[in-house]
Amino acid sequence: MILFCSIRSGWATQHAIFRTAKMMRKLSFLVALVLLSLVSFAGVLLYSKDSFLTYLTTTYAVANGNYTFSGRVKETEDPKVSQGTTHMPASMNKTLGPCTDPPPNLLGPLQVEFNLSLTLEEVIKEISPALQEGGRYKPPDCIAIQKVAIIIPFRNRHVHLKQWLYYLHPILMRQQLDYGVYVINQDGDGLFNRAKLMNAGYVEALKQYDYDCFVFSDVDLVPLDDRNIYKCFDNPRHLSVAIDKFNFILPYDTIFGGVSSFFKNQFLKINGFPNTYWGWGGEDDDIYKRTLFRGMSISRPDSETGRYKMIVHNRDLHNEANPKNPEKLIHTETTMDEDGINSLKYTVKEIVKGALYTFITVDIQAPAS
Ligand code: UD2
Ligand code: MN
Repeated sequence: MILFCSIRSGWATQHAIFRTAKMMRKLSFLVALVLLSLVSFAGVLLYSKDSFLTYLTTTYAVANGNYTFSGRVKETEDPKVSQGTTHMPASMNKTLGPCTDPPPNLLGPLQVEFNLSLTLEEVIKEISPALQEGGRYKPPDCIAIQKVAIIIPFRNRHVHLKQWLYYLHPILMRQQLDYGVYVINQDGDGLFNRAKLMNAGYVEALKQYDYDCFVFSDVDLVPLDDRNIYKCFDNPRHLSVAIDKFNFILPYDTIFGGVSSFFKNQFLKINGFPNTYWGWGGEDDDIYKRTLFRGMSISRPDSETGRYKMIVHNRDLHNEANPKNPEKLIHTETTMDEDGINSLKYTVKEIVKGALYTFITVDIQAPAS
């Protein structure tokens, strides 16, 4: 029995040892397996790190994109993005450099043929894909040198406005400006007041964005050379110096009508434009005088760069030449301090942000004509 027992005990010990060894082998195999999985997982992570982060960043940037990028949310659906290729709109890139001055893609002299039967839908189709709501644009691959509000005084000139939008938007884009187009529509059919509409446009545009430069433009003037940059200069600028209507020459030295530009501080220095020139004429000469009285001069492009085409039109109803306006010019030096942006009164009736422009209808308390 003891022998049996000892034999049995020896066998049991051997068997136990054998079992333990087998378990150890199993265990080390499992450990090796776990280690191997860990290593390969780390490898996969490392390999995909760049694209994974790019995807996260892109999604985050779009999700947090301000109004400027709202139209680009679809970009996340682009398969190139989900595959991890860097495909961000350049404007989201934090390391954008300043735009070059002069802009690199200008064409110089332009061919302009007005097609007055153009529909707004056609213009929208052609131009709006590059724009943000309200006629806003920022160059996608550099930081614009200026933030420019384009102010257009307006009433019942939709045919002209379509031409302006069709020709100007592509030019302003090539000029790489951070710009917005504001059409200031005079409500009612009282006497028209171009300068007061400009003042209202200045105030309203500033409520929308932190503009530093203001270009005031008639709706019927289209430049014939894109080197005529719609920006501001050391002195207030007269841009429309050579119009076809005047045989491409300045009709008189002090003319300041058509298209002009002012930095915000230049505009405030002259107390904005006068509010009291009702009907046609005189307000442009008043602005010229204000500029000189505040120690500034008028800057102009040369007569090649400053060429313009004007849409032929008759004098509008309720914008007849006002015989009182020329007399007012005699007093500009004394009236300019109390008649201007500091005395401006109007009410906004409606603001519509369209695809190509922001249309602001204002009641400027016009006297009946
Ligand atoms: C000249 C000036 C203009 C202004 C005006 C006298 C140039 C090239 N132009 O233009 O800047 O000084 O004389 O006031 O020197 N408008 C409407 N609806 C109207 C009336 C006017 O939208 O019913 C707007 C429109 O933007 C138009 C602008 O006001 O382009 C000036 O009026 P205009 O075109 O009748 O005056 P015009 O061509 O004699
Ligand atoms: Mn005109």
